[in-house]
Amino acid sequence: MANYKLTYFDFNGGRGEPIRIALHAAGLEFDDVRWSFPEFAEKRESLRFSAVPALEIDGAMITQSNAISRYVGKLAGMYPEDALQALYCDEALGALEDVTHYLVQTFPLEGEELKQAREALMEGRLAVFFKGLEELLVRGGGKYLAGQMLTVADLKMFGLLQNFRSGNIDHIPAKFVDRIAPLFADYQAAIAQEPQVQAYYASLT
Ligand SMILES: N[C@@H](CCC(=O)N[C@@H](CS)C(=O)NCC(=O)O)C(=O)O
Repeated sequence: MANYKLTYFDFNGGRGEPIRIALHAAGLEFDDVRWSFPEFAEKRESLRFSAVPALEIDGAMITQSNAISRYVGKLAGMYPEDALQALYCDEALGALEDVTHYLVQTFPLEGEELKQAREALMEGRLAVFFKGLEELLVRGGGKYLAGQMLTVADLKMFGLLQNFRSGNIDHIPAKFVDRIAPLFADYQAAIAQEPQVQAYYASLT
């Protein structure tokens, strides 16, 4: 079996989490390297594009979270085989990456500037994207985003919802997503109960 090493930040979430869950679902043992933020600052130049996540397969580094998720998703049976459903899955992955990107752009801001930027984001791109993502869920049949099955897009959506519906993002109320895209509350609860998701978190304890 190949040797897998995943480098990401030391928290359960973000761009690395769908990859961790899918690796576990695929039954692949992996070295779960978790860097603190100071460690990242020190070592980032060792990574292609100076960013995480990075997956090494037998020592060869691969970057870009969605590409890695698709690859591991195929190994785990969490990526649709049908070409059209795979396209639907990719559309969701891309949109979710855009949402992450919009939020990350506000990270350097502070105080009133941060508040205004986050409020503008909720009024603008976040409203557009969560509405659009809900359309993708409806298109997928209401339970999953694509392929009538749990895919890596659902894992990424789940992580994003955990973050956005937590109330822990300054100036973004926990209820924000529910106002724009009410279907995601039950969806998030259902994805949390999926056997692959449950098994992964059980493996951490
Ligand atoms: N498009 C890349 C984005 C990678 C990325 O920006 N990762 C973040 C962490 S989630 C990072 O390393 N940020 C640190 C920085 O860019 O300074 C991907 O999807 O992997």
